[in-house]
Amino acid sequence: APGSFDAFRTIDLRGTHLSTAELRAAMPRSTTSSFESVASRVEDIIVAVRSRGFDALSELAQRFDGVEQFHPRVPAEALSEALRALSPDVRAALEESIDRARVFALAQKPQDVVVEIRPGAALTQRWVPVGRVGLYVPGGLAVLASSVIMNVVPAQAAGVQSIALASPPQKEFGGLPHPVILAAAELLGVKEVYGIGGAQAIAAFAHGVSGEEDRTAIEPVDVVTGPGNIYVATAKRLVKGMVGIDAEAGTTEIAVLADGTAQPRLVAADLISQAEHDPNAASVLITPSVELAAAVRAELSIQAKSTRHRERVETALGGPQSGTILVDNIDHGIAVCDAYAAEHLEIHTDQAPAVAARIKNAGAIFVGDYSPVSLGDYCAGSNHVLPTAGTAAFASGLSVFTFLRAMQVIDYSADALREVSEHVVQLAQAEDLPGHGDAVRVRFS
Ligand code: HSO
Ligand code: ZN
Repeated sequence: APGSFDAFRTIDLRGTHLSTAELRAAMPRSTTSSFESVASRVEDIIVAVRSRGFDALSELAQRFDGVEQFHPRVPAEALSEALRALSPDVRAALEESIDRARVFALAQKPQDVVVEIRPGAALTQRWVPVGRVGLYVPGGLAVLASSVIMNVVPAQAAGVQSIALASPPQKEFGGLPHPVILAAAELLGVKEVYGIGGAQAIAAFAHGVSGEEDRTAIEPVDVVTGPGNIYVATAKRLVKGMVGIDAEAGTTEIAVLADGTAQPRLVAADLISQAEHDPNAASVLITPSVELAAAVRAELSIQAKSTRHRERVETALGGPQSGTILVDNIDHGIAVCDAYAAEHLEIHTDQAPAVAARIKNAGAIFVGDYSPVSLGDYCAGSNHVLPTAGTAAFASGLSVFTFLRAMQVIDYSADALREVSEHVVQLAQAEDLPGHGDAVRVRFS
């Protein structure tokens, strides 16, 4: 039956010799979420925010969030109050998560490269943080406080001076964003928080909003990051180029590469853990072992029955984006993993670290029985904002690099310039740009 995990389908690739393109086409993937269908509506929202500022934001808050009294800037007292009201256990968990993420993010910070490529010819590659970022935190199906951490910590570690956060205003919280989001912001020391949702938040960050009597201006940002629905993702695409954006984190997906040594109970639990996010989430098992495939399927049917979000999980597992892919052996499995380029890839095989080392395409790799994706979602220290839908073939997860630029600094001495001057002149003449050559010559005449 459609929507049932019984439909956890099998794609049998044993004995096939497919090209990379054919392999990609054979992967289970959902076909939903087309940007074209919402682009013109999102464009209208961006234009409205750009031309009419807070008035447009206020109308959109009423229309999309049902909020009558629109006060976009969250007052400082609301932030501290939200943290006070947070349960001590959740607070302790958030603090541990922040702490681990911060250690890893700070360690990622690259050193500047300084090279004297010839005597007196000094080149530097300097890593410079962007000045200001806008982070979007959705308020939909689940309110993910952990996403605040995953966005803010790398930005802070990169050295970004100005950080603003936006999340949809909630009617039941007096037009403020969800209190857990506010508490997480307060914990991280982010003071500039707005109750603005969806594409309008992305537009406000990208273009800025000029001030009014009782509303201070929202300064435009250099980079917008954060997950979101199709409207948010489309808005990010539309403002990209004017501002930087992070990789698109669409509906979550997990692939597990496993052999006969894997524990079906663990594999099934991990497949369910990400299916829990969304009826469109993808859970994919890649294995050469027919026995393991059967055992995982049996475990899925047992565990799915008692999981809290059973319907969502069963829909996700039964969807065309999920299923088992049977392969000839682990080498074949690795090729399939690379073609799929999963957001999250777990390795449950003999010699798991060595297998993991051979993977080329994945947002993040989780090695062995004790590194489940849900650890990475919250407390591993790694980032959970990762490229989805196969974009891991060219994109990276969120990290300090999302907020850094590599700036090149050129510093030649007179002798070093003289040494290469004739080559500059020659190339300038070859391109019929003699002024370029003259700019060098004038220094030595
Ligand atoms: N698995 C999601 C992140 C998340 N999980 C947040 C729970 N909270 C995308 O990587
Ligand atoms: Zn998750």
